[in-house]
Amino acid sequence: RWLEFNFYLFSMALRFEVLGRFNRARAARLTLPHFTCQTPLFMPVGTQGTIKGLTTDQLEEIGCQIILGNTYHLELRPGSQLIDDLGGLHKFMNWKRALLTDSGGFQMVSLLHLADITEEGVTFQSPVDGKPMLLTPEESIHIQNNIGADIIMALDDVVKTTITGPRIEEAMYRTLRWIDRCIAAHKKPDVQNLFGIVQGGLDPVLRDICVKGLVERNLPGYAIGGLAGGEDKDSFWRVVAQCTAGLPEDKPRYVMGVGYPLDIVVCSALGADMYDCVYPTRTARFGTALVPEGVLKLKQNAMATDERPIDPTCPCMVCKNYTRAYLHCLVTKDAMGSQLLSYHNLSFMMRLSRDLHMSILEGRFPEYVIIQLNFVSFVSF
Ligand code: PRF
Ligand code: ZN
Repeated sequence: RWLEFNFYLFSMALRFEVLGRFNRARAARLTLPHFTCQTPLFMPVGTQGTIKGLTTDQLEEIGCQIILGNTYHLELRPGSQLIDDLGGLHKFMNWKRALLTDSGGFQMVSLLHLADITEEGVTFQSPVDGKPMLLTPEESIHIQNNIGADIIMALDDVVKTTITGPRIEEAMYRTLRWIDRCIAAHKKPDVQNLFGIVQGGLDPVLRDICVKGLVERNLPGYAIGGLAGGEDKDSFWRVVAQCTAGLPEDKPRYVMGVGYPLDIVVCSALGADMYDCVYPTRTARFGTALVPEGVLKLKQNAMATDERPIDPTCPCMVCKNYTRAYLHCLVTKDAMGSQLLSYHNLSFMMRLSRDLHMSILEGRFPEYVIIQLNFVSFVSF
């Protein structure tokens, strides 16, 4: 028992304490090496070691707790060896709170149409010199050990949920085989948490096999992958509900690539804890602001003379200081336009995370959800 307990202590670099529940929804405290977070939790995506247009001080100011980096992008530039030599990504980008890196395979497959998956790993043409390159589970973990994030992701075989047939099954079993190679390659389990990723498309039998296989490996946390790729909402929520039901109560559950505010509310009701998506910052760069009623398109002519803030109920720095008319003028003309909109949109997502956490803790989660669902155009496409 004692040995087992010690093994448990030293093989996980996190603590997950559920502080409150409402049916399947949980409000928890997630203690990571660099920061103690509250869940449900939205994580902004910073591809190149930055959230485009925001400083790390601003990210702290709006209550951001974890940010995402991508193994694939960071390895291309500036390279994980250099990041390691300079003291790790936290120090390199001056971010003191938690970091998570994705394994890179998904980015290569979704960005480079030339990527090809074999049992060995993901092969692709280098965008730098066109040479063929191979990202194996071992190499992905090695790079992520160099980068030094609090949470690192297993290399998985991701296929679109809209595909059917034997490829889905092959990808799920390969993801299970690769997790063992990831576990064996992981050199820093005392300071970095390796999360496994559930695959299996929309097939409940395959998802079940994958959930059970990963749970057997007793990982510090689990992600639900392969979703938000064009499937209908009903299928998406069904898979999340099935996976959360099969995953351990005392470990964090992360739905990858999600998402829209409505999806986060629904997935949290289904027992998920963590989310990431480029949507709030990407849509900001196209001039769209997130507001409780849905979205506000600042490029529209009607904004040109509108003296109100983006959202009069939002306490963020942008809503305190700038009018829609001013933002209309900047949007797509000056980098400051995207920066201010990204600041507001991420503030909105952080406030949503905090509201979910507090409403679960305070026993008023259903009321909160109903208010959110009443905003008719609450972004859901
Ligand atoms: N796997 C990995 N990263 C991801 C996903 C996945 O399935 C998704 C979901 N489509 C987003 N990011 N490794
Ligand atoms: Zn605001």
